[in-house]
Amino acid sequence: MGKALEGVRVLDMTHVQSGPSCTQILAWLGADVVKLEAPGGDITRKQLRDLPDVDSLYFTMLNCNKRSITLNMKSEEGKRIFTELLPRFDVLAENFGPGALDRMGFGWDRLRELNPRLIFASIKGFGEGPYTHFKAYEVVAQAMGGSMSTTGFEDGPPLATGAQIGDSGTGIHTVAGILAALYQRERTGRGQRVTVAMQHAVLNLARVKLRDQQRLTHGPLKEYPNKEFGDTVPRSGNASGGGQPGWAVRCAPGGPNDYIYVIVQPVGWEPITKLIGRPDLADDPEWATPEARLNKLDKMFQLIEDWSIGHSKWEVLAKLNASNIPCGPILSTKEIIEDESLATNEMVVKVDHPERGEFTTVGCPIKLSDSPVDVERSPLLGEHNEDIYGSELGLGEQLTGLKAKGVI
Ligand code: CAO
Repeated sequence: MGKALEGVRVLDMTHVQSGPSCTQILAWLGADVVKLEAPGGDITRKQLRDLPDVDSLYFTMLNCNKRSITLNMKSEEGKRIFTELLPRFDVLAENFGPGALDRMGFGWDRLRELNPRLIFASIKGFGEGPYTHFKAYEVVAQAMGGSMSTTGFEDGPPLATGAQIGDSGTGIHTVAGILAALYQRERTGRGQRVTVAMQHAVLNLARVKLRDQQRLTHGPLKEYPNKEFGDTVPRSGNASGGGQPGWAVRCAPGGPNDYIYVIVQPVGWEPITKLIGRPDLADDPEWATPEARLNKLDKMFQLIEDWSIGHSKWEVLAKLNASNIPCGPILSTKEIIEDESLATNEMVVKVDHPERGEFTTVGCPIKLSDSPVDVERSPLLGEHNEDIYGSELGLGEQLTGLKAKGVI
């Protein structure tokens, strides 16, 4: 079966996480993604290694289905080869520190001169302004995009979230930008520049907190468990803070992930009162309506926890869902990697690698009925030099010399 992005070629100059997470999705959707690395390789090949001398899981889990070539962009010969390569690609993606590509001699003006149909996608930490020239990592973006100040408990410090919303979150936004630019190019014939700042992507994901910042000017946020409000949205622990209240309640046997997140919709209250052995609260005017419960959400979730603590999170999941009550047990990473339904959905996938053997990775969350994803291993460093430089550019006989000179 064909793939959605068949025929689209991506020259992938991304490194670490944000950029590679974007180009990996493009590869899964069927693009030919050629990762161009400095002769020393993406730094993550060697970071957080679990096995000596083989590409780390950090690298192998973010670079599946790609090919790898090496090229020293600081050498004159490397720059010349790059100018030959570029017109063969539809997309150039990069997430270097600010100005790095310009310093190599390939700013946007030069790139579009070389390839007017090029989609040039850049991820940076920040947009235009005082931070433009600053480097950024995941938690820097979480800090400056509204996530950290709103995550955690009121009496504790700001917290980073484990989900990589700054890196992989930005990667996904960039995928959307590239696809839109490719679509527009169908009509205009022109390429364009796609830029996504990590701070902006996190802010987009923290949108509801900006909603609450404005609501705050009209009084306390009643859906939050906090008793006092200043002039900024406070950290509200595990409260949903949204239209339907939610909280993580403890379950048996009381381990660190023995919790279940429960949401109490208006229709859910009556069945919950039965489950927790308090049917009297279903019609009690002090408890019967969402408005009546709003000023005692902590007490409401305590009542639910008094019941849930006597059951495992799996039992609670079954009982609540039998009454159509939305909930989610807190799954540990071990539980996720062993979860049969995630494996069946090809979200936890095993891949064979020539140097490290079999490893587990996270599959593609975007499912297209006409473009199935086959997760394939990440490439070894420079594994496809011969294919690209030899077969495509006709440099086969020069490869040994180029390698000896450190160009590839
Ligand atoms: N050949 C030769 N040199 C190369 C090369 C190649 N193929 N590819 C990269 N380089 C060089 C660049 O030219 C640059 O050198 P100069 O600074 O001398 O111009 C250098 O390698 C890369 O610089 P960098 O700033 O990208 O790398 P860093 O490790 O210092 O910083 C990071 C890393 C992530 C902070 C920075 O890249 C960044 O801010 N990126 C944008 C935001 C981002 O994506 N962050 C996600 C991080 S994932 O958690």
